[in-house]
Amino acid sequence: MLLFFIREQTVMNSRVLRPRVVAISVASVLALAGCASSSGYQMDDQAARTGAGQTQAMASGASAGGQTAAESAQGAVEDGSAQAGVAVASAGALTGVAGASASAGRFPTLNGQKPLVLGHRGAAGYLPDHTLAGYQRAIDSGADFIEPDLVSTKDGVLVVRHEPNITATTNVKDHPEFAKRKRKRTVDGVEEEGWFVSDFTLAELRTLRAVQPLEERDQSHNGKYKVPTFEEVLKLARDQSRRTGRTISIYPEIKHSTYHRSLGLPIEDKLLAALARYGYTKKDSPVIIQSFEVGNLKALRPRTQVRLVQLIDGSGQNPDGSVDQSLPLGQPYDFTLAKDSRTYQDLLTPKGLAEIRTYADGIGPWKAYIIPSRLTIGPDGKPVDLNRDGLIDERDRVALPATRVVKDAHAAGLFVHPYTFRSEPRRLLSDYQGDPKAEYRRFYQLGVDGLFSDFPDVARQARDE
Ligand SMILES: [Ca+2]
Repeated sequence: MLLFFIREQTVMNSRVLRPRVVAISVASVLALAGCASSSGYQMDDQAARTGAGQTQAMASGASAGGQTAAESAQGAVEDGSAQAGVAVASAGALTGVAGASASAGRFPTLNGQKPLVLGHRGAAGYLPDHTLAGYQRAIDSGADFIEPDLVSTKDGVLVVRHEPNITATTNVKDHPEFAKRKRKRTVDGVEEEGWFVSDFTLAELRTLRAVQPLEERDQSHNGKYKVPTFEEVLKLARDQSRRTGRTISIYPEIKHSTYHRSLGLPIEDKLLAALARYGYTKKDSPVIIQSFEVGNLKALRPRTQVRLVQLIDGSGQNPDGSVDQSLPLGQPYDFTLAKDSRTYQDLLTPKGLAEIRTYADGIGPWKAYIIPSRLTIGPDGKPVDLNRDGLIDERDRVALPATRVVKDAHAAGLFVHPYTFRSEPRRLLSDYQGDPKAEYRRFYQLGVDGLFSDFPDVARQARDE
């Protein structure tokens, strides 16, 4: 029974992005269950959100969430700005252009274009998160965007990792010379133990190699790849755009903005400077900046024309399908510090969306906010194991009708890029019967403007076939 709840918690946890959250939930559950929590767990909030599903697997922090870039053809219009959407819609109405209207019919996106495939952390379903090889794999499989998550080294260099804690995503524990660097740090109110990027110089970090944090995924690439710098990712996207003739866009996430600022290692200025070196300063530049916090996005708005995305998190999904708004993931961390009581759910009301539109171009919600799902609770008060495999996971959930989030966001002029889509059967609702394309089709039909996928090849096939 405890096991059920642990697994449930894991699966339900929302998003991709933040490993910590999961860790907390898992830790709590483990504590309740009388299990010792392993250090590994704490690092993975993403894993949790990602739906690592298994208690043991959760530790590593691998959530996926990719972002893709738009195809070159879609280019500037892709951003889904209200103006672009209107322009496209008008053109279609006036001319009866097959492209726009047919596409709009099949994909009711904000701008009438095909939804974007966003390679989550590269192609996290196949290769370790945030490696140049993983980004290349996403590009080769047709992703429109690649998604680097940004954290800072001790010497102030932006590198790409899903979380500041690198215990689960690198082989640092196998480097005895760094044994004494293991420590406890509090990230967004949650204490974690392990090795943290901000305690390593870039040169030191480069001696480590990436590993696959989810134990059920391919471990054969562990130890091969270095931790890339953000600069290397920018260069890869530019070079691959030239090589392929497509626009390979990037979707950098500012990880834990307040945390990095508290360390004296703020990310925002360096991000803007790096983008400027590549000429990425305009609304139609091949870049979208994302963050779970709000204040940093508001501060960025007057400083850049680049598209901004407000990420929307949650602490898990309740049996009735509602998203758990409890801390730490139920509201932006800067709200928590400011004692602002608004939750992420509050940000998805028409009023909340109107405010987001004052500083952002789109939202990146956990997908459970768009298509919720419910568990059936049996007479004994426990979730019913629908497929009778002895586990409670996504396969035991049934989809509920879509919420108004996509419609309301579009009405506010915001595009919608939910996360994270994964192919493993246990991460798919019972409705999809183990077919990840069925899930993609459902979301595409609702009009999402793009989606973050660990398996960008599958996301693309489902869109284009
Ligand atoms: Ca089951």
